Amino acid sequence: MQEAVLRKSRTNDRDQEFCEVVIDGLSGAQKKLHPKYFYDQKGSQYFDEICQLEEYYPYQAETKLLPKVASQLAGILTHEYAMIEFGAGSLQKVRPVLDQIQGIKRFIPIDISGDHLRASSALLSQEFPDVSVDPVEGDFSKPIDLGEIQERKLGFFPGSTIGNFTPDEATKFLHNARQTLGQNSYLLVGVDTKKSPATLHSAYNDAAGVTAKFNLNILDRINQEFDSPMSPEKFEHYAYFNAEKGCIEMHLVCLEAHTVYLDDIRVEFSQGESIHTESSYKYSCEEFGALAQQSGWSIERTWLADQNLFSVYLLKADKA
Ligand code: AVI
Repeated sequence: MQEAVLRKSRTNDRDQEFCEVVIDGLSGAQKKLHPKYFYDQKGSQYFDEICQLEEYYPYQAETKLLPKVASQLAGILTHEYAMIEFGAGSLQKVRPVLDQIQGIKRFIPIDISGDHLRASSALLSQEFPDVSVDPVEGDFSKPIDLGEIQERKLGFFPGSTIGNFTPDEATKFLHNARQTLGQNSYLLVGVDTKKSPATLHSAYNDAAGVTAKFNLNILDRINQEFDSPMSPEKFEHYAYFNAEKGCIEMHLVCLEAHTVYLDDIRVEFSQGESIHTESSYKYSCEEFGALAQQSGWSIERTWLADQNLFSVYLLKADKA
């Protein structure tokens, strides 16, 4: 009886959606886990560490480009705006934009990692006392009700997080964002560009092994939600550029055959098979322009970082 009660409370405590997605993802022919599950407290910290790595050029390139983008935006965005950041994380990128664009009266960062988001939002509020900062914990890949917003809307989606969607998902996201942001809105989006596979390879296989820890952390998360079924030491980080698809693929490769039980579901791992944990798509200007156009947006401005390492686009909502 006591055991039954304990079991029930554990079931109630746990993230049921995550558990179902994990069971589903590890039951298919190609095992997979969704990259949004990287970002628990520890995963978000690993990601912040990745952004400080020499090899991880997207963060450095975009961070260097954004002050220039923001100063030019000030001449385009002359109304009052509510700015909505999708997948906000540590809120580093928004600072130059808030510095330059006086018309931003409200800032609504949306992120799945609630504690991390609230801590970052509190710091930002102190720095920008004239902007009302209203964080929303949620999954930005699904429609979210943001309530009544009077001002025009400026969406912000930096960091090439759009690259973690497949092109079809990216089109759907852009389409939903067009619905959420409405008439007269803009969307400022950071997109990683196509470049040499060697540069891409070192960005996702850093010498210090931080990306490997970030990737393997998803197994710790499974262990927290189930009864520790996974053995992270039986997996290895593997990332490569899939030229046909135009993306980096990240996997966890199984080093020795073993069996795992997720509740009463038996999952067999054979040596050398992998769990696909992330895709990170890279787009040329033409490719990204086509995605935007299919989703109700027109490109208003394009900015490219040094050596075309990264791109930032200002998209303008097409009339409905
Ligand atoms: C968040 N996202 C854009 C990162 C990327 O580059 O795809 C996540 C990441 N994965 C490994 N390193 C960084």
